[in-house]
Amino acid sequence: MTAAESAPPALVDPDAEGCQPEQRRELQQQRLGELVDRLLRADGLQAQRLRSAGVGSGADVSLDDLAKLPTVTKQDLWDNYPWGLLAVRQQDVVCLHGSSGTSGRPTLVPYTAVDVAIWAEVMARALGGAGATRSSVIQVAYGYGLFTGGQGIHHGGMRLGATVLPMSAGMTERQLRMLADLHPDVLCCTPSYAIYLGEALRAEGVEPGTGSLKVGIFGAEPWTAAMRDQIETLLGLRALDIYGLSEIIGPGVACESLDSDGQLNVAEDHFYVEAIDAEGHPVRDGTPGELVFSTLTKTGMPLLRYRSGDIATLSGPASGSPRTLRRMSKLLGRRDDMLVIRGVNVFPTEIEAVLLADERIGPHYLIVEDRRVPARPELRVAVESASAAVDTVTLGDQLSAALRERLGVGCQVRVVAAGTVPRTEVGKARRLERWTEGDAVPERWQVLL
Ligand code: DLL
Repeated sequence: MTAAESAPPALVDPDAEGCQPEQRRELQQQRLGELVDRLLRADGLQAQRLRSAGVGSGADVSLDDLAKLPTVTKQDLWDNYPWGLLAVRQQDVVCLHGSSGTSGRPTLVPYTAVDVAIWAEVMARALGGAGATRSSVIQVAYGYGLFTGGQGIHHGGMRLGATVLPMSAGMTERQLRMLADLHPDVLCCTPSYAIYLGEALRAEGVEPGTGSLKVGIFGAEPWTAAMRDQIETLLGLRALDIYGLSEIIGPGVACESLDSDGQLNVAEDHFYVEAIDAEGHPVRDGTPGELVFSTLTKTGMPLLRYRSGDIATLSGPASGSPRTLRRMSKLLGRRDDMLVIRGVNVFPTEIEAVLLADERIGPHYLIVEDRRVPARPELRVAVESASAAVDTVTLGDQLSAALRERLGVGCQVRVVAAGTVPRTEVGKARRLERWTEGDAVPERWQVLL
């Protein structure tokens, strides 16, 4: 790890990660044709859509014309629940994973042995890019189960040849014990749990930066650069972002490396990425768009042009890096998370950036979009003060003013005592809630009133 901090970490798979982009494009073109042929042979929903679009063979499609091909959405997976858009015989499926989903409707994804091998490969690359090696001890504090976080990192860590510590999420005391006893250098969990662990360490009297951890690979939920700073200070490590979704594979679709300049390298030899606008037209690099993925090599539930709902910008490879993969920005938001408050579009991550830029504020917050009176939507925000000495009313007014100034929306900010905003120990943090009807205040939101 120490060497990794000065020189770019070595490529785990130089042919895949470091080849010339033109060479990779040829491979992607070939794999796209094979994907289309697989879908046509499976003769399901995607085959019907391809035939309606005039595609009768993989040889008919070109990457340059991808934007003309049909897309698939989460709704298609829900409509085909529980096996989704399975493209192989059920006996070829070796495991299922999935997501409970923001709206509470589950999505299940079948994986073949081929898919699991791809997953291990892209995750090993992601871990390697973060500086992990065969000597690393990786504490995996993502949940193990249907959720892909724990298992995905686990596959990659073993493929890399590192020592994987499969803690799963929660049981914080035991996590602290393992940190002290086994001296892991890599921590993998959600960013909100990283903060939780950091606070727990501090409560035990451990000074930030005095432990063994060198790098953290955090994802599965939105977090901003401001939250990164807080995590790095609390845990004394380098915090990197990892992105993925179960429909495509899970973690490992894209991940920051130590040398990727704050952007995430997309494993685009397996997951071809496009960014499109609300009308479905491709957007230029650097312009925010919805990410659309095609799983070029997967076999269990291969997807052509899956609309992720996630908004980010795309860019070319980082200059000077041996990694030649295209990169995506940190997620800017989700299509369905965008708040439209009195005509102004706001992503919760923008609110977070304003709040956490203020040093008097702690990292925990809750945003409630109050639409009980549809004509008068209100944004209510609860944040914790970092110290008891703060005048909470004045600070709340100042934060409201900062939000109005930066985002053009007014909102009611309530500054509350540290430890009051609900924490997430297991699973994804719920920092945005929607309140559409009823006067009764759910318990989680008492803090706002
Ligand atoms: O969250 C896979 C994952 C596990 C990624 C562990 C990273 C680490 P799902 O449960 O299917 O899969 O949820 C996918 O989570 O469409 C995004 O909206 C969100 N998401 C995932 N990673 C990030 C991230 C996993 N780094 C959905 N930043 C995605 C922001 C993320 N949001």
